[in-house]
Amino acid sequence: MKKTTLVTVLTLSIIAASPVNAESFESWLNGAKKEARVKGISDDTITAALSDIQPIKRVIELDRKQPERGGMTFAKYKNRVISNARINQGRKLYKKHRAILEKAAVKYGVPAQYIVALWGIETSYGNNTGGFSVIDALATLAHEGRRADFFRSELMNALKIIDEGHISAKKMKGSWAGAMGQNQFMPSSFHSFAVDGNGDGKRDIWESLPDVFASTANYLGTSGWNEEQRWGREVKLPRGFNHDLVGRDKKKSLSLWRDMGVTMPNGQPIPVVPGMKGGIVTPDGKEGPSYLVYDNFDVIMKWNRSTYFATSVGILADKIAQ
Ligand SMILES: [Ca+2]
Repeated sequence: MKKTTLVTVLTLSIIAASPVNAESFESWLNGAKKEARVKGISDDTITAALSDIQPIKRVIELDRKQPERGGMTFAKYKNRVISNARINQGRKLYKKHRAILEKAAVKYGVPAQYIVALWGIETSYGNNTGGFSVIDALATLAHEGRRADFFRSELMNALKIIDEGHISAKKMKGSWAGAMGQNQFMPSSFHSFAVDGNGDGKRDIWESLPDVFASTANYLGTSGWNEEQRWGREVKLPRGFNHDLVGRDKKKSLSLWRDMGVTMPNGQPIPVVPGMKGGIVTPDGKEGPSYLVYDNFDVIMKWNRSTYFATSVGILADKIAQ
């Protein structure tokens, strides 16, 4: 009995470690086409998008390399993501596109500098949107099997975007994992949050900046952004601070943090808004910088569940608006 269990465990662990789908890609693709048809995707779209696709080896390699940030410190990440060049370019683009940015900012209640910061960090302001065919990449990952259900569902969502006429299958480019366009929305996020900023009837997050900015702002606005508040700020913790109190979910009133000796980095008192709360995050632990983060920080974390990411978006937004 024991032996059988051990064999079962070994077999399962082999399957988990090498999730290669025994089914051929062709046969899998036929099944995917059938499902698309059942979901109401037109034959024209199915033909245009799924006729000549091949699995991409590189996508599988990249998927197996995850997580890419293994062991990287926040200090290193921050230097890479918020370079001086990126700050300067962000300021320039903020001025250049001020009118479209402000339109989105006012409509969705999200200050423009956050829209620009996300744009900068996601794709270097549209310069690095990922050169993969989204359909091919999603089909590869859905066939390969590690997170097959998730990627298959994203593939169906991607087909629906093409079917609705927002973009052609050929032009639908994105990251190896299917994050699309200048703000790197997954197809499901596209359906939930992408909007038509320039009123041409298409939601084009690949080429149209009004659409990119409005979609980003709509994502944050819909996710609970509070335009009366910032994302957070860097602070200095008092000597002997109890680090058990660290955590974005351990929110206390700003006046309480002030009374506990939390100050601005230069020792000045932190601004206190009655009724407003914040939590302390220390991405590099006790030795690194400390941040007092507000509710909007949690909204950025909905976009990407990484403290490094959310903190960097906030810092870059501040620098762009300076
Ligand atoms: Ca549009």
